Amino acid sequence: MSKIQAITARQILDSRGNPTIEVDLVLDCGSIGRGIVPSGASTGKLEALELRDKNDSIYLGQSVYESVNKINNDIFKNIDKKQIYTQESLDQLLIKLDGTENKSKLGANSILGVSLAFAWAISASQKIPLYKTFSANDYSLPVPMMNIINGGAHANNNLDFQEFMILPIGFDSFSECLRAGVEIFHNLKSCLNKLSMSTAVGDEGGFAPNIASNEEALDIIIDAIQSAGYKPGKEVYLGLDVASSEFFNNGKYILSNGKEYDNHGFCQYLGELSSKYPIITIEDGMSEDDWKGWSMLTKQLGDKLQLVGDDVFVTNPKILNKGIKENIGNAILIKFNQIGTITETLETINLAKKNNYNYIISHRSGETEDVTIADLSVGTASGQIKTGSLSRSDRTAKYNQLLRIEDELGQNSFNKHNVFKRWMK
Ligand code: 2PG
Ligand code: MG
Repeated sequence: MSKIQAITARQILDSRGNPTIEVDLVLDCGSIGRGIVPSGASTGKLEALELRDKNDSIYLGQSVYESVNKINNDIFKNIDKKQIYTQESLDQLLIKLDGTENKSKLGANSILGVSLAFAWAISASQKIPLYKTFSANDYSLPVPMMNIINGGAHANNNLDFQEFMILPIGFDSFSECLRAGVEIFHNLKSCLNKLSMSTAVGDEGGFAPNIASNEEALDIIIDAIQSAGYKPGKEVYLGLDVASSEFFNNGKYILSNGKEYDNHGFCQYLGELSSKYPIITIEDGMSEDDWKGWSMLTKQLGDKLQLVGDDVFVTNPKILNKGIKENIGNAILIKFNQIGTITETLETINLAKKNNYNYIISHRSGETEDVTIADLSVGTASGQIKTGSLSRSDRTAKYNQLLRIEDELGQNSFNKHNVFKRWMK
């Protein structure tokens, strides 16, 4: 255990070419930790606040110099250089210094940068891999949810749904899953080429062609799975992030083909899609503003597939608690920048665990080379990770870190708790 000697923040760039915060934290034993903060595009309304300078003449308003200053001055000044901090006591200090409900004074991005850097510094000083700092010994390599077709706020095509994912569940190790995912990704490229569709990629490295309908996107993915030699619905399942808050307006789900649904109709539509295709998980099927719709969806589909709350829960333990009481969904997406500290993230995960909700460790659409989420998914035995497609270093960095961890833990540490068991036919 060591004291904090120095904290240095700087502005760097994320995968979209937007400024973000990097923090280096040095302990008095000489160990250094570095954390880099991700950023979302389709953000939930109740997420902790990401502060940006909003000076239109610099980086189009996106710079984070003020937040960097807050870390280097306000936060560092308040660190007791004689105290030995734990992750929890440091995070509690940051929460207290901020003092607001949504971290709007210091900014969730400043707070998270320090929290992440400290986690890595502790792992270095204890000379153990980061994933081992999150739990005593329940480690599990996750099933990757690979977002191979990008739409919604992550691409400038006409797809309403944000993410069309494959989940290679029917394999015995993470590396076999990864191999299947990569082979399907490259086959998908050939399928799109044959259809004369674009193979340019979106924010998360998945293809972003103009496809006429959600059904057609799913059909093309099924083709790609088969042409790669795998069995849809046996070895490889499908997943969606509908991100429906993005097209929910005045009580209606409005698609770009002109179709409009009320929550009952949209539930039916998602139900039809999931009976026609081997879909095992749907995220944000209903809007964050439509808890009634969420409850309807959970009643209708909750025993058939995983229903993941992202915008609706925003990794917030209080909101998740309300959701659990009201039977909203059966899983939660975990993004640490939605809440702001590692400690609160772990609190939300523990709450999900206790209530038999699945939890999925997730990237943001704006990412960096930071690989903390890979370790977090193994260390909390989440069984699932959502970290984009099989291209672009900001996405593959996390897969590569999981391969390194697999080398250490061995292949039989994969999906130990089979988190999909209840929905597999
Ligand atoms: C999501 C995320 C990550 P964003 O909606 O689940 O895929 O997107 O970071 O833009 O919120
Ligand atoms: Mg989402």
